Amino acid sequence: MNLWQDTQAQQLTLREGELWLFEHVLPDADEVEQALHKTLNWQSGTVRFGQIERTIPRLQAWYGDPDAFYAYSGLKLTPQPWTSRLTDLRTRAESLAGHTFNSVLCNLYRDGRDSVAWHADNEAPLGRNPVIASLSLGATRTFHLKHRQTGERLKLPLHHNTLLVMKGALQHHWVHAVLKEPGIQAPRINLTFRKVNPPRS
Ligand SMILES: O=C(O)CCC(=O)C(=O)O
Ligand SMILES: [Mn+2]
Repeated sequence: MNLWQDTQAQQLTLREGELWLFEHVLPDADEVEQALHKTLNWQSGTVRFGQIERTIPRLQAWYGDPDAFYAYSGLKLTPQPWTSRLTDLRTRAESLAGHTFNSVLCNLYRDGRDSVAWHADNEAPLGRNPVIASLSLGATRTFHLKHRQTGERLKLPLHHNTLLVMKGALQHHWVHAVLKEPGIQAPRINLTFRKVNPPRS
């Protein structure tokens, strides 16, 4: 029996790279959101800029296959083993994105004061044109995109129970961010499924 709802995909054509947006991705999104909020091992991390150490303005949790190490702004994240719920969500993300993933970076934006700064998901272990599937649950937050060469800007609201798939050359030509929106009081969970190539030994 197929428990998944039918989803409609919208493709957003960009100057370089591809964005796909799927709506109504999970039949039980409210329950999944609550369960992830309660049960994932959320951690507060820090990043270092030279001598200065800053707390990351959101909570994070990294799950994946044992060899899916990930280095992120000088931070080495060791994956925790998949939970059965995250494995189910990975299967769903894989079927929509048409791609396999071996890890998921989970972000918890406690309210509109939490954010992720401008960046591209272009670290070497992600490979040349990474496919990243990003599931949003909870408060709607704005996904900002900026073209590196032309400065062109785009804004996309990421609603509860949507999956955004970034692919092609997107990470080479665009940076993205979820900027602070102080008026927002509700939390948002975002899961970014990724394929990390294990380091060569
Ligand atoms: O929360 C989001 O929608 C984006 C998160 C993100 O860009 C990341 O974790 O790399
Ligand atoms: Mn990102």
